Amino acid sequence: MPKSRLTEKTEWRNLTEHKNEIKNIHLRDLFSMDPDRASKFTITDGDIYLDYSKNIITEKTLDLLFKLAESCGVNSETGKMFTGEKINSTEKRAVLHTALRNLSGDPVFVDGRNVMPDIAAALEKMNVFSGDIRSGRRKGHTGKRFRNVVNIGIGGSDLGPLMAAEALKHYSQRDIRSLFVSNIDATHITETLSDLNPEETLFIISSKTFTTQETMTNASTAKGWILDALVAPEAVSSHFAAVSTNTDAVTSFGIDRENMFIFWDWVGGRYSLTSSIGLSLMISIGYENFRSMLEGFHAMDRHFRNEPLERNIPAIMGLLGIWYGNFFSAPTHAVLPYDQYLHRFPAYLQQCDMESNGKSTDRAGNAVDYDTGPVIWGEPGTNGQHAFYQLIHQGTRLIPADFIGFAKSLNEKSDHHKKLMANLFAQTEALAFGRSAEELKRLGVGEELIPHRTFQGNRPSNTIMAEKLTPFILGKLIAMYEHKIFTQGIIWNINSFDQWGVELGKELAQKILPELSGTSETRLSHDSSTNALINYFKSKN
Ligand code: G6Q
Repeated sequence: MPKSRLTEKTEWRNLTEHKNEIKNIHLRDLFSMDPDRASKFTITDGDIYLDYSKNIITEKTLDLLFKLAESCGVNSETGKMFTGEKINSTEKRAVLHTALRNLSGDPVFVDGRNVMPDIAAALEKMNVFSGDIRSGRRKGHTGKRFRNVVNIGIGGSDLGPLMAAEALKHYSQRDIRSLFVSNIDATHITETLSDLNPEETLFIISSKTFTTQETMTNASTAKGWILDALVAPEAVSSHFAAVSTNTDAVTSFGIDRENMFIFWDWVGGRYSLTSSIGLSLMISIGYENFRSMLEGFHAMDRHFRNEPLERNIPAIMGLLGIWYGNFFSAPTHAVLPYDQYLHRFPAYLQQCDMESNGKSTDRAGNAVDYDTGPVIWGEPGTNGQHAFYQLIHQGTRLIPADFIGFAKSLNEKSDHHKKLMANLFAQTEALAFGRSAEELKRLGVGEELIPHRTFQGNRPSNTIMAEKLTPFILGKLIAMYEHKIFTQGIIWNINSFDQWGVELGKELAQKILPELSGTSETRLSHDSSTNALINYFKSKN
């Protein structure tokens, strides 16, 4: 395969050489050689604290990574995103999730038109609607207050509001439950609705296209459930709202235009939490908290756009990911939040990162000859410690990890929080420094167990801290990862904003669906495995 421009770059080759230079240096040495290492490799931005000193890097590594970022034009490409250039080239779209939380008052143009007034109007409509649901001013068809808000959506129209509703549950109005149905498996909607009173249930059908099979199937089941219970076609207009770009499909479903919340094709699904897709979240936490989350997003957007690489948190995190993925061949990256409220954060980032950077073709259409997006995974601490951390500590693969923790708990109870945080700090320490055979001998461990109980260490991690989990901090954290992903996409020269893999799935299932209902004589023309699976299914139905 001919070498691509990226791997031919001097900056890339310098990093390859540098990796060989430092491959035998241990984090233990790096820390003992430099007493200032922690402060040198820590950035505080307002209320976010990033300690990246426990990475296998020196100042030279960073310098070489910054040179790579400069040579790939990270800075100029960032400017293009923020100013509405159509950087999503395969879909010919601007990428303007940053405009959704642009609280600067500055205009943002798409095709010569300032989109900020439309964004402000959409936000105000959400404000009024969510306020009416929360206060009970807007009621269901039989005059009862809404106690359940069920968001029906999938992928980008589900994971963001779901993750954030969990993350910010502390700030929620407790007499309104937030529920989410995404899977086309009828079990999801059946179990979710099983103990709900239809008179008190509001559905928000969230779908950018309003054609997604899973969402439309669940929406029509929900509609049937309301109509069966309330026996009045007019009930649909009081119990359903929609978030979409497709007005015709929304109105033909029977949803009142008044209850439709718009967004735009320049908002990608996985970047849409701060658009009207966040409606169910706003109902849960209220306008003020939602706005404070937007402020957090905006603060990180400004940081990313304005700070030099040396102080730029998302850029540094992105570059560290490149360092491990491309120069150490690390195939995965763990995200480990030490906060139960963030239990869906890794799943959310899984989509944001893997759908954005799971690409093997560069922006010009050439196959890449380097690794791109890693597998993102994780669970909240400390549960992971009793499950998969074994492999991070002693497995054969290098797994860089982000630890996320807070100085204060939102639920202070005896010494829970100190114990939680002691675990976080101990894990990053153990991963970096390990436990040597000498230390084990000193501790009196028998000769035969020493190889098993030795921890090599030198396993990299970032630690991200804030005082406590607030809507503002959540916004900052999400934007931090969005821009990390962006930085990596620019360096890999891929389009982080299309998702042809998702589109393929949407298309293929449509073909097989009628075959599952066909008679046994229907001729199948798939491969022998797929034909046999379809026939097995049919034989049991
Ligand atoms: C996200 C993807 C994808 C999308 C879902 C739902 O970036 O495009 O996850 O959000 O497929 O699509 P709809 O909102 O159109 O139903």
